[in-house]
Amino acid sequence: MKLKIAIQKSGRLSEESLRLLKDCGIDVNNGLSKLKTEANNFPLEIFFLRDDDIPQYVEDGVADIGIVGENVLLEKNKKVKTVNKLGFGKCRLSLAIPKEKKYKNIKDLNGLKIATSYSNILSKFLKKQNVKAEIHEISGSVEIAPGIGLADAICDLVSSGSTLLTNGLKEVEVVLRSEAIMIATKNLNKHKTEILEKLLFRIQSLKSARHNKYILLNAPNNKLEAICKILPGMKSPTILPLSVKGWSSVHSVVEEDQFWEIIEKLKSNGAQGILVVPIEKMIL
Ligand code: PRT
Ligand code: ZN
Repeated sequence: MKLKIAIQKSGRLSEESLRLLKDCGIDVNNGLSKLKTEANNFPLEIFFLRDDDIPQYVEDGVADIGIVGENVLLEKNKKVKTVNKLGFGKCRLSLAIPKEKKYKNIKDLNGLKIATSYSNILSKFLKKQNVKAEIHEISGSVEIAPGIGLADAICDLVSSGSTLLTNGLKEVEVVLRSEAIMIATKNLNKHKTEILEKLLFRIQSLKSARHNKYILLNAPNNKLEAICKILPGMKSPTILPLSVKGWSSVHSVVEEDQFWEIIEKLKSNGAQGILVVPIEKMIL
């Protein structure tokens, strides 16, 4: 029995979804032109679909799991489980208005006509904020709506912001922050749950690796104690003697967020020749 995963056929999430499987050591026959394919070395069947259809397929159990933007899942509101946040496809769903229009606060949206492909998320947001506006649902090219007189404002996905800029719009409110997530059907059998757990374990080791760096440095022996306190490592740092007397090489793992702070402390405590190397996989 194979686990069936649905990923986007062609779009912003396709490449990274396939890369994720590849980084998990799963060898997928490159079949983007097909509707489905199989992995050679893992019990996985891959369906290539439009992102909008993925939540429904997973709810129905036609696919066991899927990768979609959180924005799509929330808009479709299907009964599935979110099993992992994947850290790519990051964007925000934002409200934007023509840049020459004045904007003080959210009350300024009252009475406006807002074009969007995300009417469910938007109407919930407006209700919560106590704003009464007219939602005009359109499926594509939302950003041109104000320019052609179709709407006063838009609610659309933004990543760099350049689409808003080229259409003379400014972002005024963030409705939602989103990234690609893995969703699963609610009634996975035991065997498929085991395959999913195997996959999630591999994803976790990639994520941990991405958040950590391997660090090597040289230190005078009389500074080792201070340096080891700065470097927690996975258990504790590894210390190896250098051929030069009185010096050691220290190896450890540091978290990306604390990285620069740690480097500065290490330097001021006498560390030299600091090398920092990416980690490919990390099993905790
Ligand atoms: O054909 P299919 O229906 O499968 O694809 P699609 O066209 O509906 O989706 P696609 O491929 O555009 O996006 C898939 C998912 O990628 C979205 O659901 C989001 O979760 C995520 N994502 C991340 C984005 C963006 N960033 C993004 N910038 N999706 C869309 N955009 C668009 C946005 O709509 C706007 O037109 O890019 C433009 C803005 O980009 P910036 O960089 O100019 O701000
Ligand atoms: Zn779509």
